[in-house]
Amino acid sequence: MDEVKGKLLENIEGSDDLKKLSLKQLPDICDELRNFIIDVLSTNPGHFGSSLGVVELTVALHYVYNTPYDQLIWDVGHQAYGHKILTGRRDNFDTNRKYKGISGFPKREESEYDSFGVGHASTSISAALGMAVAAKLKNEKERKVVAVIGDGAMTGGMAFEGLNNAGGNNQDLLIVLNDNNMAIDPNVGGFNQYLLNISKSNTYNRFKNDVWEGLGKLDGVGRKTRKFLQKNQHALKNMLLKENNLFEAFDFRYFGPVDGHDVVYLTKVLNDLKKIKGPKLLHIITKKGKGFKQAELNQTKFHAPGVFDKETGEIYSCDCPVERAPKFQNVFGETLLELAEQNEKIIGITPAMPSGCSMNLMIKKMPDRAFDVGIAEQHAVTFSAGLATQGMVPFCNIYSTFMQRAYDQIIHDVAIQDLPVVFCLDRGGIVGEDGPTHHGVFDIAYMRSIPNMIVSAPMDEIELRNLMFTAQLEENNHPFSIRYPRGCGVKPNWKKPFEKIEIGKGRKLANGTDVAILSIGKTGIFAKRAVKSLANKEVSAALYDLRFIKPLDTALLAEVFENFNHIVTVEDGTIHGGFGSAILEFMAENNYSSAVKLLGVPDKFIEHGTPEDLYKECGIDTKGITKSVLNFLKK
Ligand SMILES: Cc1ncc(C[n+]2csc(CCOP(=O)(O)OP(=O)(O)O)c2C)c(N)n1
Repeated sequence: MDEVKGKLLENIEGSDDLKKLSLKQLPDICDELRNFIIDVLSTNPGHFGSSLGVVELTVALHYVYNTPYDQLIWDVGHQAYGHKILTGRRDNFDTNRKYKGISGFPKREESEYDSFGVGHASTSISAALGMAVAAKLKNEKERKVVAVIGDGAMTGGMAFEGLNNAGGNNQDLLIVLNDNNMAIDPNVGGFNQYLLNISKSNTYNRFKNDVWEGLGKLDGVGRKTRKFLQKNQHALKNMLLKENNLFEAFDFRYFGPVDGHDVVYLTKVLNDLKKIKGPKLLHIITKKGKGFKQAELNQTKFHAPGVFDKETGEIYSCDCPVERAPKFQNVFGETLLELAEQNEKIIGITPAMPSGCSMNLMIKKMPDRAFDVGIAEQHAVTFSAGLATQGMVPFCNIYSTFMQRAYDQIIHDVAIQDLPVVFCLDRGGIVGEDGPTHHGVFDIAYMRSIPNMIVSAPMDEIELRNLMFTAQLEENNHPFSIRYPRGCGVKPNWKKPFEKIEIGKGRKLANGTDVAILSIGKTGIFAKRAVKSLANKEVSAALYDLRFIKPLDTALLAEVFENFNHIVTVEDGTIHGGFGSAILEFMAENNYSSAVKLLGVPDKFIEHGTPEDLYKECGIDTKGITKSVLNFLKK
């Protein structure tokens, strides 16, 4: 950066400040913004490539629109760092995703510029439509609504539900489709191919531009022609465009594709579009990771790279040194491939998270038996159900938080028909820096209330392998859910021969006399350590890892309730309706009367921070469990 540059960004606290810049200065502010993001992100990890890709769009939108009065909605929101930096959060941007710091996603309570809270994909069009309708009903004629959605998020069914409704409604709304041909991994599917085709078709684009020159701006034509065009607009449009363009078929006016890195041109286009009423879609082409060479070259890795060297692009951080223990996701990915090699009925399904859940290993080796289906959790579940009806063994891997999307499909398409789909819920429990939109804390509660569903949670990597092995055995003929946490486990030597686990069978991990701790999943690791620290305080704690939330090991529980007056349950999930609740139901049904203390995630949304901070906040880390047991026993 030279002397003159590097001075603009520090004066920008919002859209009004940006508007003071000349058009000529816009490329400079983009450079500064881009450098600022690279600088901070290299040491304070977060989503990277997506924000770099929309630097110009972000500047252009805030330059042209009257934000925050005009409503700007970012889909997913992982690309909104530039937006945050330009709208009053530059000085505390280094607290991004940190405990008590600013959120990694737009959040209404954080800023009036964040018009809608996001994190899960494909919501922006529906939310924007709601705002546009409200503006109309409230007679706020000047208020504009703009949704920005990526080509990845556009593969989600909900985006099309929104498009369909908005087009049919003729509401005043702009959708900017940010097309970088990537989700986290390369984008997939027929729609992606369609976008590629229309981006490349010169004939179509010239033809369409000519039509819109006439129908849209209407500035350069005479009165008579204008009248004619206006009168016949609909018919002309139908005739010329509808058949050729999917968005036009939804009654949107389609504009583009335009270069999303030409900030000056973008402002011109947006200014034009501002004058046109009704539903409009602007298709822009961008490059994910734009302006940082390594990120452009390796877009999947630089989606969220962790700490990296901003000069060389070398990625440093790995939250899980291989010599210690692998990540749970790697154990899943490798085990799935191993099992699929033995059982030809196994099929892998992931909605747009092949790298995230490590199913990319199977996709690479067995491309005809493992499917990335796009950001389409509902479809992923029903697609799995269809496979199961034909005797296949689908392993449908969905992050716990994203599985919330597909709840009806689990019940209606899988469980009612008692189809043996194996659900692998990655990122179960508190996930850390991504915060409340991403914590997988509801799955135990939502899965255990479904009839026919087997609900399990392994404590470590070996248990995960064995549960996966058990779930694919021919004798299993029920839906089977296995939830496991983000990050790494504790077993460096996890690749042991498979062992079948008896369904509904828990295990005792420690003998004790004063109190019984009942754990599920990863919390067993914390509880194991708590048993040791309790022993130092002369408390003898027994520890049971239940493994299954459903069916419960009633024999083991009977033993516990008959022998202990004090019982503590611990789970990495919501207390309400979760594992502890299942234990209380068991107690009530069987007329036991021990005192029971439930530990887990309380009835509120847990914010972002390191998992360690958040486990501590919920009191389910080793210290928290120890303290709660001592309080409970009044020691
Ligand atoms: C419902 C849901 N499923 C999965 C994800 C995980 N996810 C976050 S960003 C992303 C890719 C989004 O791609 P795109 O919209 O094209 O944005 P880009 O990162 O390419 O800018 C995915 C799959 C999510 N946020 N929400």
